[in-house]
Amino acid sequence: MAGNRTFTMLKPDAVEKGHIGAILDQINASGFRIVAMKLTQMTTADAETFYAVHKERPFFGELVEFMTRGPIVAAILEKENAVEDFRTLIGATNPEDAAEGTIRKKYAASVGENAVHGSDSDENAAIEGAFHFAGREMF
Ligand code: RTP
Ligand code: MG
Repeated sequence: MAGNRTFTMLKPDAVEKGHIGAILDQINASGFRIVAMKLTQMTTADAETFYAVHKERPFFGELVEFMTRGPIVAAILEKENAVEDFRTLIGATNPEDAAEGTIRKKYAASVGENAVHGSDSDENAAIEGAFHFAGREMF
C-alpha cells in the first residue's frame, strides 16, 4: 500500500564488517516486515543512476566508489509510516550526530561510510524499490 513501504540498503561497510544479521534483527524488532531482499553489488552505472540527485556534490565520486566496492543487502520494508520511522531508526547521516541506539550510531564509521540507506520520501521509496526488484520479487 502506498505510504507504507520504504527501501533500504545495508551498505558495503556494514556487509564487510559482518553486521547484516544484527541490523536485520533491529529492523525486524522495530516492526518492519521484509517485503523483498537480496545480496547484490551495484555497478558504477547503477550507483551513478541511484544517486543522480547528488551528482553535483563534492562527495559524489567517493560515494559511487564506496557503494560499488562490495556487496550490499537491498530490501523493501513495510510498516505504517515506513519512510519516516525508518529514517528515525537509522539516525542522522553523520553517525556523530545520530541518536543513541540508532543503527548509524551503532554501526557507522563516518558520514561517508554510514552503514545503511533509507529512502527520503514515499515517491523515492517506490522508485528505489523498483530500481532493485522486479514485481515477482516483492512479497
Ligand atoms: P542515504 O540517502 O544513504 O539514506 O543517506 P541520507 O539521506 O542520510 O544522506 P544524503 O544526503 O542522501 O547522502 C547520501 C549519502 O552520501 C554520503 N555522503 N557523504 N562525505 C560527505 O560529506 C557525505 N555526505 C553524504 C553518505 O553515504 C550519505 O548517506
Ligand atoms: Mg538520502
